[in-house]
Amino acid sequence: MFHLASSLYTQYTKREQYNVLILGLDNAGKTTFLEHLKLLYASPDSSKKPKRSKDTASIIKSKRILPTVGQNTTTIKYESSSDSHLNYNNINLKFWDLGGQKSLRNMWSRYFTSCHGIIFIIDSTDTERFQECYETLVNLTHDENWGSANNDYDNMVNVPILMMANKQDLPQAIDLVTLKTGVFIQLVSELEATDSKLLPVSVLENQGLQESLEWLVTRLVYNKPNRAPEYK
Ligand SMILES: Nc1nc2c(ncn2[C@@H]2O[C@H](COP(=O)(O)OP(=O)(O)O)[C@@H](O)[C@H]2O)c(=O)[nH]1
Ligand SMILES: [Mg+2]
Repeated sequence: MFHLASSLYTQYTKREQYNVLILGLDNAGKTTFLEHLKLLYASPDSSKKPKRSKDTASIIKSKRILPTVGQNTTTIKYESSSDSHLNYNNINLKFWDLGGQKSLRNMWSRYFTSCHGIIFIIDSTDTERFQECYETLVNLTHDENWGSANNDYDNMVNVPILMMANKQDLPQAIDLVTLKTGVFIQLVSELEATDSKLLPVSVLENQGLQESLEWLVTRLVYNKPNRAPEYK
C-alpha cells in the first residue's frame, strides 16, 4: 500500500522525462537543431523564460557551430503552444546529439535500449549522400538492439521516429513529395505504417520545429506502455 501511494505521489509531483536521440549523417543540422531548441524552450532547472518573441534564427546564425565531437545533450521543459489542442505541460525532453560521422555511427545502438524516441535529420540538399543516408536509416531501424524480451520476433524499431527533411529554406532542397518517392520510398512507407513520420523543416529558420515536437510528444506519450518515461 505504501508502495502504491509513494509511486502515485511520484507520478503526480515529478515531471515525465523522455530521452530522444538526434541522429543523422554529419552536417545534417543536428547541433543547429539542439542549439535552436535551447533558445526556444526553458531548461528544467531554470526559471528563465525562453526567447519565444525574439528572432531566434538570427541568433543561431550568429553562432559558430562546430562539428560535434563526442555527445552533446540538452534537456528542455516541453510546453505545447497556446494554439495547440495538446495539453502536455509536465514533460521534459532530454536530447542526445551523438555525432554523425561514419566512425561514430556504430556507437548509436548503445543508446537504443534507453531511448524513448528518435529524431533522424536528413539534409534535403545533400542528394549525393541520399543513398548513404537511406542505408544508415535502414540499419538503425533494423538494429538487433531493438529486439526485447517480450518482442523478439523481429528487430524492428519500437519507438517513434521523426524524420526531419531539413534545410527546406534553401532553393536546392528536395521537397517532401520527391523525397518520399525517391530513394526513401520503401522505407518511408514501411516506417509511416508504424509509428514514424517524415516532416519538412528548417532547423536554422525555425520552420516546422513546433509541429515536429508536437507530433513527437504525442507519440512518446502514446508509446508509454512500451517505454515508460523516467520521473525527474
Ligand atoms: N540553410 C540551412 N542550413 C542549415 C540548416 N540546418 C543546418 N544548417 C547548416 O548546416 C551545417 C551543419 O550543421 P550542424 O548543425 O553542424 O550539423 P550536424 O553535423 O548534423 O550537427 C551548418 O553550416 C549549419 O548552419 C537549415 O535548416 N538551413
Ligand atoms: Mg553536430
